[in-house]
Amino acid sequence: MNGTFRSALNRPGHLRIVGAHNGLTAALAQRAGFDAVWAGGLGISASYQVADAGLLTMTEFLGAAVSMKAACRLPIIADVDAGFGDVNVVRRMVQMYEAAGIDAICIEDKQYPKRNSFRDGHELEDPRVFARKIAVAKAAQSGPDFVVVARLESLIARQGMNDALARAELYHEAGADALLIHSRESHAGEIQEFCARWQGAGYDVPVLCVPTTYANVTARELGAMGISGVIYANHVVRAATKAVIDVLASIVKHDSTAEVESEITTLSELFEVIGMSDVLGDIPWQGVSEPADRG
Ligand code: SPV
Ligand code: MG
Repeated sequence: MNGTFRSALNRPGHLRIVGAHNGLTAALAQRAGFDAVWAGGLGISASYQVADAGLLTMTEFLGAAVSMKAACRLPIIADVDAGFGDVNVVRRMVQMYEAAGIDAICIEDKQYPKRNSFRDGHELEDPRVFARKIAVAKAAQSGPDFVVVARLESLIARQGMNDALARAELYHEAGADALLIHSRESHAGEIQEFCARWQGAGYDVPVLCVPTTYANVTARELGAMGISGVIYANHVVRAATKAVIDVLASIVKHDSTAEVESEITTLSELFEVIGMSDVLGDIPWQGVSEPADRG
């Protein structure tokens, strides 16, 4: 991607963003042609085999995001749950994520301990308390490029569209660079209504969405509604989990790997993905006139 994530997000059209949980999956996202990587809490938590319930520390989330940044050239949008604490924690978090080269963070307006949005029992943060977190996050960044996304959970918590729109205005006023409107309906009706009313009110702030439960809509259709970024948040970790379950079951069942050989990458394919051909040979220094590596 040329230019910053901020400029890409503000260009006409929509970005396709995919959830990854480590360096390998971030690299595969780039190879598949996605525009950005979502360093998602669910995927990262699953990779540690812990629930997506605010259990991992900020350092663990940041470490995972950094390994993704190192593995690809795509912008990384880090899911930082509700910001790991109060405004003081949010301020330090922004400084650390920005210093580590992460392009964007996405903070959600839920109270600690947050629950994954597809479970019940959500407590929204007071809108003004959350708006202050956004303002503090924006004030904490040192360069112009870092992006702060404010994630609206009103529809997830069944608080209604008017609550989502009122909060969107407040978070925009507090300095959010973009919004994420989350819905768990089985169709994109709520997304369409939010975009229409948000744009109808005269705002052109980029809006992202996560079509996990409304899977039948295309990114192009969401783009036509006014969405600037479509996040496929958890499909990579779900694909990987299913593939591993199936392969392990087959090995146990057949008492050999013969049946699964055609279902998994060859060693050469894996070596290619992780750059084995770039490994330097173990030879002594040959002097400045010699090629750096001869084998
Ligand atoms: C995540 O990927 O951790 C998210 C998105 O927060 S979702 O799980 O769809 O709520
Ligand atoms: Mg999350």
